[in-house]
Amino acid sequence: MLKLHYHPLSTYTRRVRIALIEKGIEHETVLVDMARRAHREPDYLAINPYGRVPVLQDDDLLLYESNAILGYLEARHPSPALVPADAKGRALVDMHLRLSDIQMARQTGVIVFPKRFLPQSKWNPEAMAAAKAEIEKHLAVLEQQLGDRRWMVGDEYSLVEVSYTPFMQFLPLMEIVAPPRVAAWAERMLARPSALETAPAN
Ligand SMILES: N[C@@H](CCC(=O)N[C@@H](CS)C(=O)NCC(=O)O)C(=O)O
Repeated sequence: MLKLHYHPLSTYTRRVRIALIEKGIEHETVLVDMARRAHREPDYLAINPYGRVPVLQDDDLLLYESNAILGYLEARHPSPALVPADAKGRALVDMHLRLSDIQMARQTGVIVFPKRFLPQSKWNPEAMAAAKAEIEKHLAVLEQQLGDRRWMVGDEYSLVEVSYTPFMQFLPLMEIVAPPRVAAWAERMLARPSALETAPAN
């Protein structure tokens, strides 16, 4: 059976948990005790040499990039589909998955990690302000790309929303006001049962 190595507060793991719920995939979970630095222990580094969660284990396969894991789940469990059937739609999903990492996830971490887990004396306000400006610029691009659609690609909820959901959750914590279409899009994805069930405690 599929095994997910995770931590409940992990934003990247949440992408995978959402996909597993949306697709109704049976799996086991293994809690990685990050507070006790279990992710830095040799046993865990043998699973993921970068010492991060999530890791999806399927027999001898070890996958440790969340968007790559989403792609694997889609390939192994194509129904219900979370990517469009046509080549153009698939290419757009692929592009947005990359952009969600490059333009959103990395910058969110710069702001949200200190705010959630560090005392204010350890924050880096300049880096946090720069990350916030980058996210705002990205959201303005997404506002254009969304147009009048409910979901980013085609007519259906897809892996794009799975990938963005954990990061959109933190817009209020980052004190970012999304432009109107993006704000409504975020509200739609965050209202899904898969998002509610996986919402972090802080
Ligand atoms: N690019 C990775 C990022 C994973 C990641 O940074 N996970 C965080 C938790 S949300 C982590 O394990 N951090 C521990 C560390 O970097 O030491 C992915 O998409 O899976």
